[in-house]
Amino acid sequence: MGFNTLILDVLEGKKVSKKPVWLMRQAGRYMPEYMAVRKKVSFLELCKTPELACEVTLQPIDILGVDSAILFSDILIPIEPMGVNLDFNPAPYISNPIEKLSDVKKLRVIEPENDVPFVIDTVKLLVKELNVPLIGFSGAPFTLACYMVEGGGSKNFVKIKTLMHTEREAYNLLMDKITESTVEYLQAQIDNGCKIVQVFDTWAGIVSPKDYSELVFPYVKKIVDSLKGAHVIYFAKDSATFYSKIKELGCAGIGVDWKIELDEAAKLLDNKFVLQGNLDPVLLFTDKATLKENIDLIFDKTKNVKGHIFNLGHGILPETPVENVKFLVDYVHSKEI
Ligand code: 1CP
Repeated sequence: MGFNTLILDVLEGKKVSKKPVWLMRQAGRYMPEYMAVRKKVSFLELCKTPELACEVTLQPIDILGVDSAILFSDILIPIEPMGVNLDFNPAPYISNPIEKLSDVKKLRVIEPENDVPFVIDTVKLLVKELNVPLIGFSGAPFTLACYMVEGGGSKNFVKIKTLMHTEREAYNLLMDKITESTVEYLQAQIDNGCKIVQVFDTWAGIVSPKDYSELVFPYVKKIVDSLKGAHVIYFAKDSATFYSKIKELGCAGIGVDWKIELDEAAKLLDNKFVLQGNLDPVLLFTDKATLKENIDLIFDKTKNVKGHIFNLGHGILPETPVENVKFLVDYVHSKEI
């Protein structure tokens, strides 16, 4: 079989006869094959061992037949060499969260070849093996700052929002350092063979439109403007109310969650982008008839959008039945467009 360019074709505006499909978090805990590898090593060891990271990246390509691979890693991997102590249990945990300007001043901007060589090696191994494009990824600066300041996940994000508003110098310097690190990190993935990179802004939706425009968005724009040699997809969860700002980005694709219809998203974004999404991942716990109905609806809503990559509106959840995930991929591929 030759190299599958379907997803690149869509990102490059070429006409295609079927939709490309991949799924956020397509490797992971819903898959017995992943659990078998994971039983032997911790999550961080898995991310830092290129042969194993390569193996779990390939699992969904072989098992599901998706049109793209996504590097197996985590958005938090580059923050460890910046200077925070990172662990997973399985949720992320940071024992020395950022509290004040002096903490931010101690953080380093990463040099990917020296600081995360295992990521570069995994990318190199994968591009040799794959017959589909490899998606590299990072967290967006604000989402990474949330983890670094909160010390892990959070419900109300009190610490990051307070820092943002009362310690502006510390906030700006933190965002600058993460942005610089992220540009280096993504460009290294691109230079080693990723033709697409996705920037995950999972927590963008927790701020007001004004704060998003002034304090979150400019750093994303800087990343998009700096990268060379790959298509960039920006996925910001709960961000439909920010689309009048997001449409200023010069990237190829926008990931959309299930809180807005894709035709409506295209309208708010001036139909400038290839859209990616947006099936509610919980629908994968239902049945084939429900899945079909909701997949058909997404095909309907994307008839007139600039381009569309089928995906979920957020990552696959643990315990999702693999049979339904396979059904989704096969059904999307079976439909002519
Ligand atoms: O126990 C385990 O095996 C660890 C579970 C796990 C896995 C499989 C974590 C911990 N991360 C991952 C892999 C991962 N994370 C990928 C791999 C590639 C793939 O898609 O197949 C990717 C792209 C991510 C990205 C990621 N990590 C995001 C952004 C996307 C999203 O889902 O919003 C975020 C927010 C994280 C942080 C993180 N890492 C792990 C967990 C459980 C979390 C979320 C914690 C939280 O809700 O705050």
